[in-house]
Amino acid sequence: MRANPLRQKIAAGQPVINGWLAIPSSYSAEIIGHQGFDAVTVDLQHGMIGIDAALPMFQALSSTPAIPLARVPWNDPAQIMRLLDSGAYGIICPMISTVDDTVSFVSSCRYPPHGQRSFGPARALLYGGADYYPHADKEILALGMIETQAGLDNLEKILAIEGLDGIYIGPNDLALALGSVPKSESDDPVVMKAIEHIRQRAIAHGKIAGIFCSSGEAAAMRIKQGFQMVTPGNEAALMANAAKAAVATARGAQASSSPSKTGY
Ligand code: 3PY
Ligand code: MG
Repeated sequence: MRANPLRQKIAAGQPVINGWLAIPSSYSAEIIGHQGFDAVTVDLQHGMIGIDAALPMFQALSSTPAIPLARVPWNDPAQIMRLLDSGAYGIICPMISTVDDTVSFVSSCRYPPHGQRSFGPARALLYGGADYYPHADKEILALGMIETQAGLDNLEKILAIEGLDGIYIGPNDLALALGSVPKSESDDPVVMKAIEHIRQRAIAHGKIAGIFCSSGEAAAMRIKQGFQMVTPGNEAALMANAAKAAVATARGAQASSSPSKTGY
């Protein structure tokens, strides 16, 4: 099976830079996949992407060095298994709040006896290789998003679940859950403290500590804080910001520093 180098990269102390796709386009996926990202996530939760659009995006990512990941719209075994069958090498699952959520999520990503993933790897065989089945459980990453009050309350129990490879903080939802405004890089001390707490506990449990960020600068800041997997904004925001700056430059004006309306 084609190896998934993300775990080893993190174990070697190198951060994983994870691109994020919100636009339902194989061309966008192909472009982003060629920009030096270690992994690229096809976002079926807040991205405008359904399962039928995701397949050609995975095919496009196959022509690039980036490892294909998917964020599912919800902790739904059917969606998780279909995306794995489409060739995703890891699943980011939103709103992991309880031990039951975690057990169900991990189980959807693993074949029996470790889980309940149904057999039928379809395109995963083409991307991963004919020997996909015996290796899939150790290559596929299961990353749960911690972004609710319950997720925070149950953090220790969630992190203790075997087979969960790591967490990916959703800073917008986490801020909302903590009574603050949704913002990827919140300066609310309560949110900042929660983010640092989640990071520290994930590392203490030997799990990957990941977080969504709104820009390259924010991602660099999170790496400095000790995060191992970061997203420097989604492609829609990167495109909008670059377009806005180009228009301003063409008009001979200074680009406004206000973020585009496309990102979060
Ligand atoms: C959040 O910030 O809540 C996210 O899920 C990022 O995509
Ligand atoms: Mg979220």
